[in-house]
Amino acid sequence: MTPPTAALARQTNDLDAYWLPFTPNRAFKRAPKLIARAKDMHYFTPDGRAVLDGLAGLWCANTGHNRDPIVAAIARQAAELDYSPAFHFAHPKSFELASRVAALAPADLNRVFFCNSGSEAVDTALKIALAYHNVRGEGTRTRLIGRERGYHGVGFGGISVGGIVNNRKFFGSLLAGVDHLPATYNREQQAFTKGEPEWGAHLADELERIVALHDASTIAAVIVEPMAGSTGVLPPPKGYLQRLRAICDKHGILLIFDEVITGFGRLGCAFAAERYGVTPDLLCFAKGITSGAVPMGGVIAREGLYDAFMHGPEHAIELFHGYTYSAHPLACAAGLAALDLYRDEDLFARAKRLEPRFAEAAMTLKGLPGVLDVRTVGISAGIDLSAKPGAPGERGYEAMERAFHDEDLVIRITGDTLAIAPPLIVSEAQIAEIFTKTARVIKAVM
Ligand code: PXG
Repeated sequence: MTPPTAALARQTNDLDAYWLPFTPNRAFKRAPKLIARAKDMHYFTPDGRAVLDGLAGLWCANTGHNRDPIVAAIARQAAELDYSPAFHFAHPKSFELASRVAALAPADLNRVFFCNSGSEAVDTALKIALAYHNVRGEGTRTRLIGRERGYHGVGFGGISVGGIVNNRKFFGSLLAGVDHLPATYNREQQAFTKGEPEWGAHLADELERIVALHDASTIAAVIVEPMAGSTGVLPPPKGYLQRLRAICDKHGILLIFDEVITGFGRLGCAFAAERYGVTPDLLCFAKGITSGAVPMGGVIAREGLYDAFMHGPEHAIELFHGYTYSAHPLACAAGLAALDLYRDEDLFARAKRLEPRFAEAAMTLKGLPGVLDVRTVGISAGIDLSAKPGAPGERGYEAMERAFHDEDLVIRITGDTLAIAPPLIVSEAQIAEIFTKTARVIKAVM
């Protein structure tokens, strides 16, 4: 029976059915924050209110929203080829995009495996690392090393190497054989640093301790975010990544950079690997590859690593891994259009140029009551607020709510830490606007 119109309208406007991800569902459904439309630096609510995007979607819309060339590319592609099989077949744009991504990546990082999200990129990289040692006859290398406070998505691999307690503690025993480096943050030594802190490179030496405990012959890979984003913007201490690279080389351990946030311009370069002059063996990307317009992720492997798989009978599959939607035509079309925009508008260099101005604006928050630390790197900032006694996270949550409802600004929170990372097209005036509004929000919640 067809429901009467009024009942159907009620049903389709009902908030009950949708279980929102990483969201307090009850609080959201009491006071929904709805976004109906977007253009460039702004969202628009259903009632037409313009809201400034201080987070590039969720760290992904680096070109700004609904850019005409990306919109047009997706529409053209949808009309031309909706889907072709990802296994045993391919469409031309998948090769074109892989070549473009390889050209952006440093050194011999030039073999690209596509998937659909950052979480899949991480699990793909971990699996490639394990299989790489396996096909080379070093199958005892099965351990994976992550880092405390690391975020590598929500797959079982990613939460196992990740270091965010709430993302792990509800989900059983996770992957076996995982160990963690210590986080690189120390407020006493690093508070209010612009860019990479001076203190902390020695924390990479903890890898030597882990190697001594387990023996190198059991360790497959180390995975880190060059800049830890999700946990609240922790730039790497000066020299830290170089030291990690050297220790991995010494022991035959693969180094994986999770550049899901840092890729595609966030730190003023195509990849953080370039900013820091450190080449990982595998590099995870997602988000900015399509500027968020179509889901896509991937892993870039060094050429030699790919070559290690290319033996055996030619009709035999070399890597038993992949997704129905690997290199989906719509994602490839969006990716090519996004890469064109990055190039044509020189957005990575623009981010680099704006970095000092952005950092300066962020540091104006220093000295406000309850601001414990401000960290900046590239076009991203993390701001630690003091927690309300006995109610961790409440002040952060209130700040996000006030930003949206009272200041027409989207910011991100993790606990009582605010994160700001606008699209790379952000103007200097908008940078000022973001931090003026954030200052008012902080004063309001203290
Ligand atoms: N690795 C890193 C470094 C990430 O930041 C993922 C993997 C997982 O990506 P997917 O596409 O599976 O979500 C991420 C995702 C935030 C925030 O503001 C960060 C992410 C996602 C949503 C919010 O902290 N990072």
